[in-house]
Amino acid sequence: MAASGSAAEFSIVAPGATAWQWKFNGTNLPGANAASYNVAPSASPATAGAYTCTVTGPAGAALSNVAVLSVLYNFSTFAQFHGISNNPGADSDGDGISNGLEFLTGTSPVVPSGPAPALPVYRSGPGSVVVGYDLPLDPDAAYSALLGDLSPDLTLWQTRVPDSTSTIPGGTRLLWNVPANTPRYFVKLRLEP
Ligand SMILES: [Ca+2]
Repeated sequence: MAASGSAAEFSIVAPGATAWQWKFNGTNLPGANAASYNVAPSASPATAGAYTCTVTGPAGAALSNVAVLSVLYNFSTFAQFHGISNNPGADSDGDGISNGLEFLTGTSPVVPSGPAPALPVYRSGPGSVVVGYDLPLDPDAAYSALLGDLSPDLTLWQTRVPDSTSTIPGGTRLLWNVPANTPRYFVKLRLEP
């Protein structure tokens, strides 16, 4: 795991080796023919992926195990990388999924991938009512907070921290407790970069 913009280096130890060829996601990296490889130009969303090395020695050529470079990046880096405005609420490719949600779930904000993912929504009750989402969060997405804008009528909105956040297989579950006597509740995710 590397922070976006930082240096990342892989190296391989193979006594007697005479040639090396590093590959990124299965494709040869031009000029990457030494025992170590510095990720060029630096760790970024573009260089996150699987690295391997074909090592040639007296006994022939062998492919190394896969090393995965995982790059932690924030919304501003994501926006810069894709050439979009630094506004999580915008929808640059017009597919109905905000740039913020594309960032959180690891999809491209410039290649339409709609329709919007159907996020499982929780609503329990009556009595104790809980609303919320299951989000398939990209583990490389770094942010300061995920909040909810909640409204009973699409007019009055209140920004609230989730009452419960838990890890579920493949993502995160965010839940808010809401008054039991309301017939419906609307929740908008708010990304604080
Ligand atoms: Ca979009």
